[in-house]
Amino acid sequence: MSPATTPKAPAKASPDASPAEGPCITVPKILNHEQVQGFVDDGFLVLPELMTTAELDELKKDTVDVARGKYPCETLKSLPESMPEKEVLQNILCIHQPHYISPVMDKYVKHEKICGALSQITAAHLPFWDGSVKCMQSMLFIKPPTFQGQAWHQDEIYIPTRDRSLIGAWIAIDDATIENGCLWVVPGSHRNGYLYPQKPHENPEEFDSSQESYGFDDSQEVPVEVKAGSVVFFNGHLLHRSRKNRSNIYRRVLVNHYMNAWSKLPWTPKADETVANADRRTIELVAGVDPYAWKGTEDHGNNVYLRRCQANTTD
Ligand SMILES: O=C(O)CCC(=O)C(=O)O
Repeated sequence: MSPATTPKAPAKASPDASPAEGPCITVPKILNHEQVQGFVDDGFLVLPELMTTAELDELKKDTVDVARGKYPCETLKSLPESMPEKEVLQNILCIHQPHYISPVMDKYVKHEKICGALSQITAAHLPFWDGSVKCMQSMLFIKPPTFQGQAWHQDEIYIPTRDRSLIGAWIAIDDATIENGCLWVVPGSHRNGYLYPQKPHENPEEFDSSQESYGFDDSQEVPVEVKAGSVVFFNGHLLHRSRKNRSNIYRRVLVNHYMNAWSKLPWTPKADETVANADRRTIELVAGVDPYAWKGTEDHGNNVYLRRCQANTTD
């Protein structure tokens, strides 16, 4: 059994194995009614200037620390202190699950304002939702110049929830522009709750090796150009993509994924699990209550991994 799946001892066995609430995390409500409704209608929401300059500086420094192998981890080699930052970062498209090893990245998973907004929008499409939210994933994109983007996709293809509540909080560490490969979205494409099929794409110059969703009209796509410090929230059924970085600067982003804490997380079900009972517990509660606190959490180990990409430098 890998460290990522070793169950910790349950915090407390629920006598009847039914939802039982643990501690409650209170976060500030920062959105007005129009913003919440805008997210429900469009499937995405941009909050400019959510992060301070000091926070962005801390994220930039920690990006280099993580990539340099400052934190103990089998998958990230330790690089010499003397290696220039540029060299440390230059081959990395993305580091998956940095919050497993870095307390700084973990702090931004739990950022109060981000979690406040999440407690208002994550499952705002569900009547009676109580604002509870948990995190299951972080991804630190570095996306150096010439690196490809990711073709059309919906995140619930990769991380299924049971109530369409998957949501990304995409923290722009640098300005994100059309030139350096910002997000592009099809507004409203989350509404029907359909997950489109995927196939290999035919544009390796533009996109990395991830598959591409197809079978929909993308003529209404819009670029989401934002200043550093903005946070883009997007629903897990929203069709989105990003293009190649054609600038000479990095496009650094920390994107964390969350969901309604009341939904089980049937992510990579094991052979003996059913859709009804699969529930990965490599999660962190960030708002409200964890109805399944009695199950305890799974030890995620330090299963951080790198996504490199074949940068095409023929431009
Ligand atoms: O930022 C990017 O380039 C892609 C991010 C993305 O597609 C995602 O987080 O699902």
